[in-house]
Amino acid sequence: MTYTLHTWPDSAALIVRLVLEELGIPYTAVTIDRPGGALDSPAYRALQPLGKIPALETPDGPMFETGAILLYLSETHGALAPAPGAPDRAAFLKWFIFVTNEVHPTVMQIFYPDRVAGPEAAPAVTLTATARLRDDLTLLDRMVARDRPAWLSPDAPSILGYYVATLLRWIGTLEPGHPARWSAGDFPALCAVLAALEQRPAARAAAKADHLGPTIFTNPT
Ligand SMILES: N[C@@H](CCC(=O)N[C@@H](CS)C(=O)NCC(=O)O)C(=O)O
Repeated sequence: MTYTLHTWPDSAALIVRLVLEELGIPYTAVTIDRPGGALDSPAYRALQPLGKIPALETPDGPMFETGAILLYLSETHGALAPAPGAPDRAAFLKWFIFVTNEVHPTVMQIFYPDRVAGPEAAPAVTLTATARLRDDLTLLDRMVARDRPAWLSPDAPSILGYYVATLLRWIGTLEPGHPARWSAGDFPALCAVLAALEQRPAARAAAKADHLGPTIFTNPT
């Protein structure tokens, strides 16, 4: 079984690469010619109709949407999340979709506030999205501290762990003083997950491939 990941460094494709590495699956990585306009090319749009990153070619056809790709890989290879039918699948799915549908788009609003309602609204969007992200992450952090779920834990890798860790990485790359920047004390339970994940060989390999530093999640460089 072979996969081809269409990627760009430090993009959502990093999440998929982390998971492919963790699963130990052979895959080919193709760096998208983003500066050359490849996201708009008919060939890439056939894989990802919105022209976003990532796309993954699979034996079952091309896939887009990071969350869908991660669920597919986890189910196909029977790892990194509770399997369909497992008792903790419902709780896992609820929080996984919370991250894909609520947290990820909110992070995107922080990075691209002008895309929401134009440049004039950008400062207001930044403030609202920052407050929303803080509330979301507080909710997630408290759930992890309270429930200690195996599917978002320092003790074992998971597709949700890598997803959350990458989103927090991006927030950690905002300039110092940006209202959305976080510190370890803000979300201690999540920070413990990030610290454990970034030590894993899969994280090291993905960091190397994307030319990122060794502490990719807790102290992103
Ligand atoms: N919901 C999509 C979002 C993907 C996404 O926003 N990708 C960004 C890179 S991290 C992108 O393609 N940006 C290019 C653009 O918006 O033109 C997913 O999770 O796959």
